[in-house]
Amino acid sequence: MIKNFNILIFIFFVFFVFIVSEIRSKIFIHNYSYIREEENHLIFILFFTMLFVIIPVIFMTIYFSYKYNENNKNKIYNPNWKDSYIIESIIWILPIIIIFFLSIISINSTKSLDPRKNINSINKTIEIDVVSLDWCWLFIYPNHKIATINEVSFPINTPIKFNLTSGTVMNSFFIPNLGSQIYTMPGAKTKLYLIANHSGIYKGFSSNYSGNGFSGMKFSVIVFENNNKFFNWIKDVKKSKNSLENMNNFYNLQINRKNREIEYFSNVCPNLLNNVISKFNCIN
Ligand SMILES: [Cu+2]
Repeated sequence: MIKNFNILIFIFFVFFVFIVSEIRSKIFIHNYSYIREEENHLIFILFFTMLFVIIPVIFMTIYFSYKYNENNKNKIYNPNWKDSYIIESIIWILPIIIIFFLSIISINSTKSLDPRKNINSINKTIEIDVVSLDWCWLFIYPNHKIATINEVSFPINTPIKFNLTSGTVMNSFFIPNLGSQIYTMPGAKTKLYLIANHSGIYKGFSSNYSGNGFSGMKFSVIVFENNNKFFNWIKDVKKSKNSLENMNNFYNLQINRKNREIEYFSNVCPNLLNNVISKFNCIN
């Protein structure tokens, strides 16, 4: 029996090390933004706080199944045992403390990581409008009157304010390396602030299944190391012959196409996002 018990402990230990290293490599290593870093801290604290409950429970499950096993010759037979104030106190007080601690952390971080909260920075915030379509992402830069499909770019260390809506069904806008995810909904506008602290090309996608073609609904996020490169990119987009000046152009975009390539639009109606939102409004 002792031998089996040791094997169980060993398996549990290997499993635990595997889980911790997976979580480290999948979640904690890639901090490309302030929001992501804060979220990582939060996940880390929550994870280790919950281990205070989970590890004793797993240990006790294994230990009790050994201790009270029929084959255990040293077992104590104690039929008149009723209760223990010490055990009762531990199993009630510890979770209460943990829940209290987790609540305070959750309330504070929910406030500080609110997607609608502006990010303080010496650089001026850039506004980007986002429309999710079947099955691609339309990005509009209202101040530059340009738009792109499946590619969004901005400079490093610059807060980005995304105004999001959907031209079709509900989707979810998510750039995992940069942090928060937010829903896009037809007829409604949601806001999301993000900032990138490292330049590079990241992946973005919808994390909300929205139909056949959804798997191609991915976009690339280019974070430029300076403003000049960003303005050169805008000039590149301006060279495009395509434009999105009216709603008819927009409706043409919506003709279902799967696995779309990156497209640029040099001239865009700056009020396009609001027009898309109001097309779902019953008053119109
Ligand atoms: Cu860093």
